[in-house]
Amino acid sequence: MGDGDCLVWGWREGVVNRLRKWARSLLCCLCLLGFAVSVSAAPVSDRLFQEWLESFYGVAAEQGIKRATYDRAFAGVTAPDAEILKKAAYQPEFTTEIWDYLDARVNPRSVDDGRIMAGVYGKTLQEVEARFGVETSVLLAIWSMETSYGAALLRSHRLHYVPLALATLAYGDKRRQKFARTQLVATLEIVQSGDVTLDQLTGSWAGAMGHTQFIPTSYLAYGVDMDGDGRRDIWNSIPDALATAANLLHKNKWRTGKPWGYEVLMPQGGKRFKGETKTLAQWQKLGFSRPGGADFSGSEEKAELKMIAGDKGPGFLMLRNFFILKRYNNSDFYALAVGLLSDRLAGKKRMVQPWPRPAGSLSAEEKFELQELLKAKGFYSGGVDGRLGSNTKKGIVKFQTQQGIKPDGRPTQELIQALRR
Ligand SMILES: [Ca+2]
Repeated sequence: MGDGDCLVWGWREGVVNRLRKWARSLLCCLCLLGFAVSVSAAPVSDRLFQEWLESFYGVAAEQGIKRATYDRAFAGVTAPDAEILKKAAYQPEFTTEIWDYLDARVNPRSVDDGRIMAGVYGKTLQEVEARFGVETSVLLAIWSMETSYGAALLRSHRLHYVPLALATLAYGDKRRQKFARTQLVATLEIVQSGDVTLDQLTGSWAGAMGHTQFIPTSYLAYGVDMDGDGRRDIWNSIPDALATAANLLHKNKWRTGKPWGYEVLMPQGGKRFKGETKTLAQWQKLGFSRPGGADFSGSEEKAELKMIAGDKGPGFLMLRNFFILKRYNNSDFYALAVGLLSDRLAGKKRMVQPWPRPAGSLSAEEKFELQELLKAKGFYSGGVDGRLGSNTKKGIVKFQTQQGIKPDGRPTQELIQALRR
């Protein structure tokens, strides 16, 4: 998620206030959504797309989709969604470094909000933990990563009518055609099941749906009706969404009460073992240890040495649960962020070794401060979320231009010092 399209709330605003707004905005968003969906389904008609849609019914019918379901799902849909194709074609300008990725996701706000949600949904979280054996802190971390505890679902421009989004990708995006066809059929199965009404069948441009961002096939495989109303509603029911996430981990053999892995201090030359798997006892024998001298629990457990920021960064010994988190999203960055955030929410110690940030770069807290300062001085009007995207960059350039500094848009220590003056 970038900046500029953030929520209306500010960083310093009371968190309780934010929660109240959250509930209010959710209501107004749900009203707006019905409107947005009907508007986006009525662009200029496209005959080739309509022919494709008609021919795709054959594929859907083979999977048991009834004609009435199909017609209902695509009522009023006459053309692909150009915005979806634009989003699908987007290539990020820069690769994200792990420290920037973590700053935007494991920060004082995600920790504070998680603690509030732990209070508000304490009973639900405990029930889900008891049923699926996935710790409350892990579920909260996933919810935060996926939609900032539901806040991202309020950004209506990020929500798309899933049948149209996937039909658009299946029709017009060569790279994702196979994925989109499979997901589209799964979406139609969801429509046919009656778990969700069409106006609520929204998701990301690539079809990730609800509070815990499940793609349709995963929803069908893992969806849970935790609140017992007869529908698996990951869009509106927090119990259903959290239980569905827990069920995914549970079915992939999540190990209750076990850590995801450990940050480790490495012995001289330890990086030559990068990518190797050994028991914790063997690692310990080689001189690997935990910061602060804490013990590894379960010395016979196997762990892989990962150096996520390369040879200059800290090492981690990753246990089974780390790889199970990757079943949710197959990315080391993702699984590490969930692990670190869940540790913070569980009151465990923070990472101690620094990331190899380039000289002069900003910490997570300073990134929030930078956006606040730019905003206060009128150079930036987006959200304060610690994610320095193109809108923040534009704000920096405006400030630099006004100050007669070289307008390179770079968020540095020098820049933040100039802004503080
Ligand atoms: Ca339900």
